[in-house]
Amino acid sequence: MGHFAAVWDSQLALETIKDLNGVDQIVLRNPQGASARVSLHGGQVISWRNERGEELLFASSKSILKPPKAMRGGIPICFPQFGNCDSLEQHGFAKNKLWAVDDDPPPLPANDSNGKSFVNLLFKPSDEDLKFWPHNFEFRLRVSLGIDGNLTLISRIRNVNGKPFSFSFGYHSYLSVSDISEVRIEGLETMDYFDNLLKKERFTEQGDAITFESEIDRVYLSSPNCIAVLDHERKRTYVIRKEGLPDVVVWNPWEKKSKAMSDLGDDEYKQMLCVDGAAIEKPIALKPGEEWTGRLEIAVVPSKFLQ
Ligand code: TA6
Repeated sequence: MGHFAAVWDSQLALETIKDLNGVDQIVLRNPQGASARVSLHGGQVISWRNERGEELLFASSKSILKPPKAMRGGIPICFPQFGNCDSLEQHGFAKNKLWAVDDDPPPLPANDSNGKSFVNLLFKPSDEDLKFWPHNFEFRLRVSLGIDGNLTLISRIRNVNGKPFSFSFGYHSYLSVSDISEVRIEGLETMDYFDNLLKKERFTEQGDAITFESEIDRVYLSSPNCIAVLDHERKRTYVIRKEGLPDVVVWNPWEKKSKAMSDLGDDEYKQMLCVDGAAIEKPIALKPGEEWTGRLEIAVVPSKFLQ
């Protein structure tokens, strides 16, 4: 590995291509053949494949691939709010805007770079954006692919405003699953959550893993920083590790809502599950000059390791 890694051509590690709308996408590769693709539209990870080329993130076959609409799938970056609020579109505007490659980012710890193929992106609000959300910020996102094929997203949001502001945030992660009825989540047992299907009423999760028989739209609060999503049929487990993201959104629209969504196939709800590292219940408050970091790492391991 050492020798192989040493001759690994860094040009192969990172390539820029254009999508159908002429928007740049950055392709990250690792020596084993795993890859990830990040669109400058929204800083959205739109694909993550393992070394066998298997797609690990869901992407709707009905996606409207036309800016400003974000592709339905991948990992949309939800900022400055997750969910609805009066003055902004659902899940904020960052996911619908054009980002730029950040050529000179403030340094990150070495272990966030060593051996990884990564891209640094930067999003700053336009004058138009500031009309809707009058708080100036710099949003730096690093997306990286490790030698182990793990996908890591690190968001650094700095208040460059003259006054404090608060925001909520979510990595809206569409996981690709074999069949939603074959999937369970471990790590959220006994956690409190609010239920978006029941006017955000609060409940406490029971003691077993979460399984799926109908629409689910919940925000689990102050959750553990390691969650496992087990796909029994594929014998595949997504291990989600997070920092700075106390909450976990679990969402599947199920049949009725899928049929009502123009950019989701009627039956595609069976192949997806959103498990989002988020900061929702307690918005992040930043004073001028302060910076928040939200980090998400997703690994896919054979389920035998997690009986
Ligand atoms: O809780 C997740 C959620 O807010 C659901 O209520 C549903 O609206 C979903 O996000 C839609 O997300 P989208 O990918 O369409 O932006």
